[in-house]
Amino acid sequence: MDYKNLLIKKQDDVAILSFNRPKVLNALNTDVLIELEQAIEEIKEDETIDVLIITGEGKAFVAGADISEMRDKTAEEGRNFGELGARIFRKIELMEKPVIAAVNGFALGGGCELAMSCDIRIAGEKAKFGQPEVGLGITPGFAGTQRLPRLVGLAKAKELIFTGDIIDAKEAEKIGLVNKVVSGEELMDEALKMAKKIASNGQIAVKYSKAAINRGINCDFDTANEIEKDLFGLCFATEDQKEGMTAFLEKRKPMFKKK
Ligand code: CO8
Repeated sequence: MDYKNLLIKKQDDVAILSFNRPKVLNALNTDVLIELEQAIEEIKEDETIDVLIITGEGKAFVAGADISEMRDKTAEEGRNFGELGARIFRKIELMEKPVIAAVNGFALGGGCELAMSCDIRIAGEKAKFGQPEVGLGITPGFAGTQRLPRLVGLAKAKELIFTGDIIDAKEAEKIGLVNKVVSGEELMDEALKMAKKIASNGQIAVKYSKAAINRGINCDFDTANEIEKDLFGLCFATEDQKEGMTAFLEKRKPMFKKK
């Protein structure tokens, strides 16, 4: 499908979704969010795609929700807008395919929240992160108050959210908000390299690992262990498990079933 505000490309079994409103630093308005939801649904269903990379055109990843659209919203409209973004970001977090954020520039407010809903964040050295919402008179609204403390701990999350401070990529790496920092030129190559490495593994095992982590993280340890045990057991019913272990014993590369 063609989108007005998004570009979608494919490289082998990896899809690259880029926000394409560089004039407003890829700010998220309702139209963009609706397109994003459609694109996510499309990618979820596409059996030729194993991994999704999300990035932005120009100097921003996403500089937040669109302030010009939000300014005149009523309390109810604000809530509905928050709900729309939060629902889509949760879909990204829970989709079976791994999602890598290749953060090329500003990831502020809703942009930082979007990056946090991805499984892995790789930042270009010029990337900037922050939750500047309180400076606009609002709280983070696309689950920033929930994902940031889970990623960086309570104290750092409270500091970032209460001050609205913007931090650079190195600081984001130091506090655990991003997995790694690379030069701007290397960013997409690095994201693609990681995506292809993930895609070369058994996709059912990757999918089950993601499910075990996502489901287990919100449970007590023993319940989480049960979830893992069930998914681990299910792997033994797959051809991939037989192939992966046979290939190891035969000292050759595994040929996992693609779909
Ligand atoms: N919304 C709308 N327009 C934006 C946004 C945005 N978030 N960010 C940038 N723009 C626009 C600017 O207005 C400007 O437009 P114009 O050219 O027409 O003046 C254009 O993009 C370029 O921006 P700048 O000239 O400001 O570029 P600079 O390089 O000087 O500055 C900054 C870059 C520092 C990123 C700056 O643009 C900035 O501070 N942007 C706003 C960042 C921000 O506050 N983001 C958080 C927004 S709130 C949010 O995301 C809430 C999420 C949850 C919503 C829940 C709803 C209930």
